[in-house]
Amino acid sequence: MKKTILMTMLILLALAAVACGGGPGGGPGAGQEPTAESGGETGEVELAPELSVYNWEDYIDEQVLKDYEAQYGVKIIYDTYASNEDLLTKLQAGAAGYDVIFPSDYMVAQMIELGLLAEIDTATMPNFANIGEEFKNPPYDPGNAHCTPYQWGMTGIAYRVGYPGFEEPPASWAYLFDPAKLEQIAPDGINVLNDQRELLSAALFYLGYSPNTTDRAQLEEARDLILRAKPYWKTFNSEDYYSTLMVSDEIVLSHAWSGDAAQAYWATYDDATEDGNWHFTVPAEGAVRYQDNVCIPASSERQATARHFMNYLMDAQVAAAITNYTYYPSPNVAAEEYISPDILNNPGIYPPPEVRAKLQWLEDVGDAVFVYDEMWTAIKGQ
Ligand code: N2P
Repeated sequence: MKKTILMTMLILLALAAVACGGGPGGGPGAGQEPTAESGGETGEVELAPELSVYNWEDYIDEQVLKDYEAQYGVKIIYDTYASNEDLLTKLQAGAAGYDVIFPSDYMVAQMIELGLLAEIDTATMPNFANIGEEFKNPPYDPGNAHCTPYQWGMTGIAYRVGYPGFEEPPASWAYLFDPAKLEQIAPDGINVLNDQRELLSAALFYLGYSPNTTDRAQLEEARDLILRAKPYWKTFNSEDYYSTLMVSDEIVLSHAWSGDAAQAYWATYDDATEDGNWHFTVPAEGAVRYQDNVCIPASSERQATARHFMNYLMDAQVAAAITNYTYYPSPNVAAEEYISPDILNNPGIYPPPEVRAKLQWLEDVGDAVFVYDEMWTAIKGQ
């Protein structure tokens, strides 16, 4: 009972801090000392002078980082990666120093198994109450014992509107793998995500297999399909493809994450036509849905500060500022009142039920991960 009252007080205090802090730009409780209430810890938090944050490319509004620095006097060292596997490789290579990372669902399970993540207690984070029930207690991290939800999204095909080489929407993975289609489109540029589970999933969906298969023969078939299509692809890029390849019309089609495609849409939006040059579609054969998370490497020496930052990221206005910048849906339901209606009502960002029905989660495939690694080496090596 006592605990409930204390939690309620902490939440009320956190809400009061938001009320004083102004909009997303100002962040919650601007100017306050890092006390128990604003820090989201039950005890007094002594913040480290620095925090090393390692995230996907273009997956946060960097103003949010600047606000945190200004508000709490913690300097953020910020760096980005291209895929979950790149992140894992860095951590396994003993890349000490990262305090906050953003792995996806299946990778959280893998990292827990490998003992790479620190434990947390969400009861000490008042802003965890802002997260929607459907995003809490996920199968890959029961009880949110290690991570808090960050953003989610889906993987599909982004395409240049008006290009005569395909029907609109090109809602099939055949546009990445069917030689007849590739012959026609390849001269104008195709990009695929430089991400092993994502690219193998696209091939597995196209072949009618599960994106979580552990069957070696199916994975070899997917590898061979990819190797046959590879000569037609211009680039393997999962980092800056929408700004350097899509917006600049270097390509006409890309395997893409939904928020990145939406960024290309808004970057090319024309008031006169009330449309952008790039649209996004989810292939009929099925596609990946992911949940990315905020976690702390077990090797971090600044875990209290990392937990404080985690709680800050779950503030309703901070989470809204992130979604308003990245165009990825937020699991933070309290943030929705601050998220632009253009984003909330966009089916390419918040998918309607008929699209959700086509989406599947990636799961930890256990020891088959070595087969995935082997296929990926063959794909990238040739
Ligand atoms: C944003 C990356 C999205 C992360 N550029 C996909 N899991």
